[in-house]
Amino acid sequence: MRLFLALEPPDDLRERLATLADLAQTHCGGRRVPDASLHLTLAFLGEVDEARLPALVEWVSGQTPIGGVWQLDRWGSFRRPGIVWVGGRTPDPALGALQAGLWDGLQALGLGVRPARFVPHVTLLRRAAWTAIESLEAQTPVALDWRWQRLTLLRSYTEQDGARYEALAHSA
Ligand code: 2AM
Repeated sequence: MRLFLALEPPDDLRERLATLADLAQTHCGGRRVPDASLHLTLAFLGEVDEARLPALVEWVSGQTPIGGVWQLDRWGSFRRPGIVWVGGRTPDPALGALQAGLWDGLQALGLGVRPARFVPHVTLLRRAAWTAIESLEAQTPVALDWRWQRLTLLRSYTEQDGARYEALAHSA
């Protein structure tokens, strides 16, 4: 099963992210991430044997993140897959500490491959014309606060029209 750990936006923020995704699509085209799937990935685990799931669920359920406020203030893109995202201009120490602590735990469990760097972002579009974000940046600055606390363990299913996610566990 393909698993990842993420923060899911509260409903009001989800709506605002969805509005930005609509706007981005008018500039960049591509495939828009459905509202229900908008998230911030903290740790992508890839394929995990189903037998490991109970221990992972127990570990996630036992996490107690202190929480924080992440300021989203920029548009961004990843050239290769044509991803358009929103994120922060400066590294957020609380998010960085959360991600690092999670990877310490995941490595102790022998799960996943720790990435060399962490670029927190919320993907809005895939297979998009990412160079068009320059016009977005000029026209619509991003200014959102994400009050986060609870982690979610999600399973990703690949379907014909894209990925679908299912929550398997939550932290405190
Ligand atoms: P994304 O936010 O940039 O799209 C579920 O697939 C989540 O894990 C997605 O949010 C995606 O990041 C991330 N993801 C998918 N494949 C990945 C990979 N090979 N390495 C790192 N992260 C990945």
